[in-house]
This record gives sequence, C-alpha cells and structure tokens, in this order.
Amino acid sequence: MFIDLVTIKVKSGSGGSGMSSFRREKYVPKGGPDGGDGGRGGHIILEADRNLTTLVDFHYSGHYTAKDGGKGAGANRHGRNAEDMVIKCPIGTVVKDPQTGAVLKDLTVHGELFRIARGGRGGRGNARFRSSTRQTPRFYEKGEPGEEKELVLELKMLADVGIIGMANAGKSTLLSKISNAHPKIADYPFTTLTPVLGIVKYGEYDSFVVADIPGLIEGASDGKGLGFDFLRHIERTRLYIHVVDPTQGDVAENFNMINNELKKYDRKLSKRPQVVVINKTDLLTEKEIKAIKAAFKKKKVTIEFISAKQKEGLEKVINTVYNMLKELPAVQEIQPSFVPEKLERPVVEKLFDGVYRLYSKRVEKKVAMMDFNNPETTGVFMRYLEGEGLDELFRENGVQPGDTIVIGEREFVYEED
Ligand SMILES: Nc1nc2c(ncn2[C@@H]2O[C@H](COP(=O)(O)OP(=O)(O)OP(=O)(O)O)[C@@H](O)[C@H]2O)c(=O)[nH]1
Ligand SMILES: [Mg+2]
Repeated sequence: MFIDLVTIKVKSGSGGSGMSSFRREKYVPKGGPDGGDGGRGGHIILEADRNLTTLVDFHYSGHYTAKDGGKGAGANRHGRNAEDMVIKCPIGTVVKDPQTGAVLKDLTVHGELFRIARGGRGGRGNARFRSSTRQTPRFYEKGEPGEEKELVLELKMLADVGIIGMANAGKSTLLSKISNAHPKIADYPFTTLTPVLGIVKYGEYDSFVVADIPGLIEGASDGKGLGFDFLRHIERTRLYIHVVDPTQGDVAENFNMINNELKKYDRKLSKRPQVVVINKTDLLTEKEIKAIKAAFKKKKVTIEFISAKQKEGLEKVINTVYNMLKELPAVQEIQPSFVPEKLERPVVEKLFDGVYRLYSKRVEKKVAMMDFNNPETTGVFMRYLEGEGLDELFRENGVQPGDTIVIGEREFVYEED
C-alpha cells in the first residue's frame, strides 16, 4: 500500500527521577547527601532513508513512545539515559503541525535527522541541593515529563523529472525503457496506482531521477479517475515529460486538458518547463505526424516523437531532458514556516467558589517534577511561585487565604505570608 499522508502521535521519554540519599560509610557517622540525578528520557527522531518510498509503516502504527530515563541512585550514581527512538521515513517527508499546518521540517537528504519530540531531562538528586545553609537536603526533583504531541507527515517525493499525461498514454512504458524501474504496464487506464521512482543513467557518471505518477483524465481536479492528489509528487520536480497518446482523440486538446488540470491543482505547477513527448508513433502515419507537428507549431514547447514500446526516439528525449536540467535550479526544499514561540503568560481561572486553576505550562512542569511527599518541597515551591510573581497574580484574581489552587495534577492551599 502506498500512503503519503499520515497523522502520528508521539511521546518522548520522561526524565528519570533524582534520588534522595545519604552517604553511609563505616566510621563516618553522618554522611552528606549523595543522591544522583535521573537520566534523560529518550528523544523521538525521524531519519530520512532512501530505501523507503511510502509512509505506510506510520499508517499501521501511528503511536510512538520512547523509553523513560533511569532513576538516580545513591553514591551519586546518575540514572541511565534512555535510548532515543529513531524512526525511518522516506526522503521528501514534510513534518507539519496539525493545528496550524506550519511546516516544521522537510527531510530531503538521506541520513538527515530531525528530533520531533525531546526527551525530558532527569530530575536532580539531593546531592545537588546542598548549600551552605542546607547541609542535609532531603529534597530531590522528579524527571521532566516527556513531550506528547501529534504531527502530520506528508510525503512529497523528490525527483528531477515528473512524467505526466493522460491515463494509458504510455508513461510507465517510457519509464521502464529509460530507467531501472519496473512499473506495471497494461492496456487499460489507471494501471499505475502509486508513484514510482526510476533512475535514468546519463553517460558514464551522470543520472537523474524520474517519477512516474498515476494518469490524469479530464475532471481529475473534481476527483474523477484517481483524482489529482498524486500531483503532490511532482511538486518537487524541475521539469515534466508530458506524454501524449495520439491514438486517444485530439492531440492538442488532450495536451491542453492536462495542462488545465495542473493549473487547477496549483498555478505554479503548470508553469514548469515541459518536454512534450508524442508516444506510440508506431501506430501513426507520416501524414498524421505532420499534422501533429503543425498543431504544436504555435505552442512554445519542446516536442519529441517516440515509440516507447519499440524504444524509438528515447535517446533524444534523454538528451533533451538532461540538457534542460543542467540549466534549471535544483529542487527546492520546503522552508519551515516561522512558528513564534508561544509567549507563555500564566492565567488564573476561577473554577468555583474558593477553587482556582493556574494555567502555565512552565509551572505545571515544575509541579510534575517536585516530590511533594517531602515536607521541604512545599516551602521551596512557594518561594518559586513568589519569585515568578504569581503571588500577585493570585491576589489580582481574588484568591483569598485558605482558597484552593489547582496546578497540573496537584492542589495547594493559598496562604498569605
Ligand atoms: N503501440 C504502442 N503501444 C504502446 C506504446 N507505449 C505504450 N504502449 C501501450 O499502451 C498501454 C498503456 O501503457 P502504460 O505504460 O501502462 O501507460 P500509462 O500511461 O502508464 O498508463 P496509466 O498508468 O494507466 O496511466 C500498454 O498496453 C502499452 O503496451 C508505444 O509506443 N506503442
Ligand atoms: Mg502507468
């Protein structure tokens, strides 16, 4: 199955918890704090791989969860950092934010990596909280929670040349004769159901990549035939080979029809240079060929006559394409959209009388990392809230001493100092 658009859910690993522990040694009556830090949670990383051609694997398992970091231990032992989860994807995978549609990354090079979810950092052990005024901190941090998010992956193949044209025109036959690809060929429309890439060798060292896509028919933009969604796979080509079948009605009309469908999909696409290839010349008379030449005279296009099936005229097409490619700019990467860092302003909302909720990603994260079983923690946390100026925000929102404030998954009683 060929899949070129998926939504996935990912969750990176949470950081491991820090440890609270004190040194115990023979003859050392009161050892200092020696609780180690927790390890980092696993990142989730995408890796572009030229051996993949579809997003089908993501379709079947849309959920990815990386491992959590290990707990810190006594004797200052650091928890184990979790292994990162590396997921392979085809070249040309575009990562998008499902809410805004913003492009986060375009993976265009084999081996390229992109971190889609950051592993949480490990919590600090109590050894880190020792200070001149606090010799025996029992205080430690829990690990930072992993990131949980949804992402859209869209495959927009990368190729130098896209083969376009009506269904049954002989596009796949052409690809099979000029490249290493073995697409399915048959005498009925819509033989090709998914894009196929082939490499065309030129001379001893040169080559270019050609993409064969499913055929178009009139009304493809309205969903007729296989529709025109597959055109996304020629968005990133530098020129088209437009295969025209002279045995299927009026040649010039068919040519215009395909160009119109392209324009409906995306104006930019219809402006790309084309090499028009009139195929199946083995079925044409000299007179018919002359008439076609005449019909195309006024159109400013490069036109070639071939019989793909009988391998006639193919070398000339390859030469023409190669020489045009030399003059054309490389395939463009899709630039990530500018996504402004959301300014995080804490908000207090009254849930009901005497109960309020504080919304703030940053503070919620802090709460998740604190060990409230330890009596010291509440004091530390209250000082943190004060330092962040949240005391004032609570007062402004009418929070009274004795009221409850919910932050993340915990509740606190508001007290004035
Ligand atoms: N006589 C003749 N037949 C050809 C030629 N090229 C292709 N064909 C035939 O045309 C039919 C369609 O060929 P395909 O290569 O599958 O056409 P396509 O454009 O890929 O078709 P779809 O994938 O369905 O859009 C097959 O029966 C081919 O054998 C040619 O040069 N001469
Ligand atoms: Mg085909």
